[in-house]
Amino acid sequence: MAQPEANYDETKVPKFTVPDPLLTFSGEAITDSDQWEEKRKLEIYQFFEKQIYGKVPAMLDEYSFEVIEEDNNALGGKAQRKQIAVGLKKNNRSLNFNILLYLPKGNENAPVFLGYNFHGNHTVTDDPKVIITKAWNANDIALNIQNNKATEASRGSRKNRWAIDKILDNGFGLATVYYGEIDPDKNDFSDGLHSLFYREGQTRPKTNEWGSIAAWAFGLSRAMDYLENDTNISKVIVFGHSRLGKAALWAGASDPRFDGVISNNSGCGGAALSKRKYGETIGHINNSFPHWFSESFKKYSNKEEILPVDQHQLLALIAPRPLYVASAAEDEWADPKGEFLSAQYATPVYALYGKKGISKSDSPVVDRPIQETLAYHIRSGKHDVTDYDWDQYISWAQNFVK
Ligand code: GTR
Repeated sequence: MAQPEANYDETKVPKFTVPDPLLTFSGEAITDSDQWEEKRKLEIYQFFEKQIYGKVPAMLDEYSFEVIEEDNNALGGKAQRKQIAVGLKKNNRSLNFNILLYLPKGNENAPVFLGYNFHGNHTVTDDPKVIITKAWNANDIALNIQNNKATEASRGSRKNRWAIDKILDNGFGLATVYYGEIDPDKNDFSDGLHSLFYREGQTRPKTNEWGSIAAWAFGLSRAMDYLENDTNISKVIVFGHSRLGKAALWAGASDPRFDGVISNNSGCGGAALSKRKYGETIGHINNSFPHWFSESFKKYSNKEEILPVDQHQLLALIAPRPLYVASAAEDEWADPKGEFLSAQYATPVYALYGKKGISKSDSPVVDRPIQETLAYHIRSGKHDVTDYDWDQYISWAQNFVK
C-alpha cells in the first residue's frame, strides 16, 4: 500500500498526549517502584507483547550448545576466541546458530557486549578463523555478498562497525551472532525460528504472535543461556543497531538477565516515539517490513493516535537496569528528537528506583553525551555505528554496568 511521504517538518508533528508510564490503564497513579512492578510494568509489557512485537508461542523442547572452536591466542594474542554452536529443537524440527565470542586475555571475568551482526560473524573482523555463515544473506554489493550467500570475499567487510580492539583493550568481551541464522530477514514465515513452532498445517504465526523482531530477541536470550554459564563472563550488555536495536530493546525488556541495553539508531518501533510521526512511521514500517512486528500491530498503521502506549514505555520496562539510547544527527528517518524525548519520558520510572536519566531541563546537543544510568547521545554523522559510539558505550558501561 502506498504510504504518505515522511514528515521532516517539526511544525507538522501532530499534537499528542504522551501516555503516562506512571498511570495505569485504569487510571491509578504509581508512586513507588513496588507499585510499578506490581501494577504497571506487566500491563505495559503485555500490551507490547500482544499488540506490537508479538508473543513467543511456546517453550522450546530442547536447547544445546557446543564449543566447536577455541583459541587462547587470537587476534595477535590479545584475545581468547570461542565459537559456540547453539542448537534449538521444537516439534522434531531444529535450528542452529553460532556465537562468536572474544574475551580479553588476562581478565578472567569480563563484561561482554552481545550484539547481532547483519551479514555474518566473519564480517566483523579479518580473523581468518571465524566460520562463514551458510544461512541466507541479503545481497550487498559493497560488502561482496551475492547470490544470497556469504563467501570469503566478505570477511572483515563490516569491521568498521565493531571496535573490537577498543572493546578488548578496555577489558570487555564481544559476543556476536548473525541474525539471519535465527530468522532470515524477509517476508517469508516458512523458514527460521517461527517454523519450528507450527502445528500441523500452520504456515505463519497467529495474529498476536511473534514477528521477526521478537524472534531475534528470543535468539538473543538463547545466546544469553550460553553466556550466563560461561565462567569467564561477568555481565552481558545487549547491543543493537537499527532494526537490530529494536530487537535489542525488546530482548532487554523481555529478559531481566541482560545487565544493560544499548539501542544504536533504532528509530521507529525501537526507541523513537511513534506518535510524533516524524521520519519513518508505523505505516511505513509495516508496509516495507510486514514480517517485523505481530500482525496485530498493523491496525496502528497511520493511526498512531489510538495507541494507548508509546515507545518510552518500552524503555521504561528496562528500568532500573542501565540503558543507552543513541541517535545520529543525519539519521532523520529514525527521528533523533523522538529518541531523545523517549529517553526523557522514561526517566521518571528510573527515578522510582533512585536512578538518574535524562532530566526535564536536558536537551540534545550534538556530540555531547548525557551519561547516567539511562544515557543518551546524538553524534554527528549518519545512520551507522562508529568508534565514537563505542567510546561512549565503553565509558558508560565502565561507570554503570561493570
Ligand atoms: C530501514 C528501516 C529502519 C531501520 C533500518 C536498518 O530501512 O526503515 O526501521 O531498521 O532499515 O535496520 O538499517
